[in-house]
Amino acid sequence: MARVAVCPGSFDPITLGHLDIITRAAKVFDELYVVVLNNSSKKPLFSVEERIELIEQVTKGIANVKVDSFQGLLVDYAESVNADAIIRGLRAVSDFEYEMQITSMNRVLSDKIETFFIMTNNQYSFLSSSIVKEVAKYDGKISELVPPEVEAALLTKFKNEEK
Ligand code: COD
Repeated sequence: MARVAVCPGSFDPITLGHLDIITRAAKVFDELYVVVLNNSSKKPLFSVEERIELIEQVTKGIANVKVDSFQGLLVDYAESVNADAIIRGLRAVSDFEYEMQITSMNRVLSDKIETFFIMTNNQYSFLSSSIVKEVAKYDGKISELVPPEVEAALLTKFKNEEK
C-alpha cells in the first residue's frame, strides 16, 4: 500500500529550509503532497497561486511530490488525499511549543493521521520565510537562503512595491 504524506505550510515563500524537509520526506514516503494553507496569524506577501508556482518550479525534479492548496483545516485536506502522515520541520526549541499545540489540535480533530517531525539541517536552523523577506526587502543577499527562482520573485515583488 502506498504511503502518503502531507507537508503543509504557508511557504511565503519556499526557502532552502523547506526544500530540505520536502526532499528528505519524499525519500521516505511514496507520495508527498506539499500543500499551501492559510495561517491566520500571518499576512502573506505572495498570493496562493504565486506560492504554488514557486514550489512547483523548485520541486520539479522530485517525481513523487505534488503541489496543492487548500482553504480549510489541514486534517480535512489530509483525509481527502488519504494521507497517513503530516510532516513538519523543527528548527529550534522555540518551534516546539507551537508545533505541539497544532499537533495536539490536529489529533483532536482526526485520530487517523500521525504527525512526524524532521529536524532541520544545521545549515538552515536559523532560516525562515520571514527572515528572507526582511533581508530581501532591504536588498540583502539571499542567494544562499532560497532557490534562484524564489530570489528572482522576491526581487520583482519588492521592486514593484517601490513603484
Ligand atoms: N528548517 C526546517 N524546517 C523549516 C524551516 C527550516 N529552516 N523553515 C520552516 N520549516 C518548517 C516549519 O517548521 C513548518 O513545519 C514547515 O516548514 C512550514 O513552515 P511555514 O512557516 O511555511 O508554515 P506555517 O508554520 O505557517 O504553517 C502553518 C499551517 C498553515 C500548516 C497551519 O496554520 C494550518 O494547518 N492551517 C490550516 C488551518 C488548520 O488546520 N488549523 C488547525 C491546526 S492549528
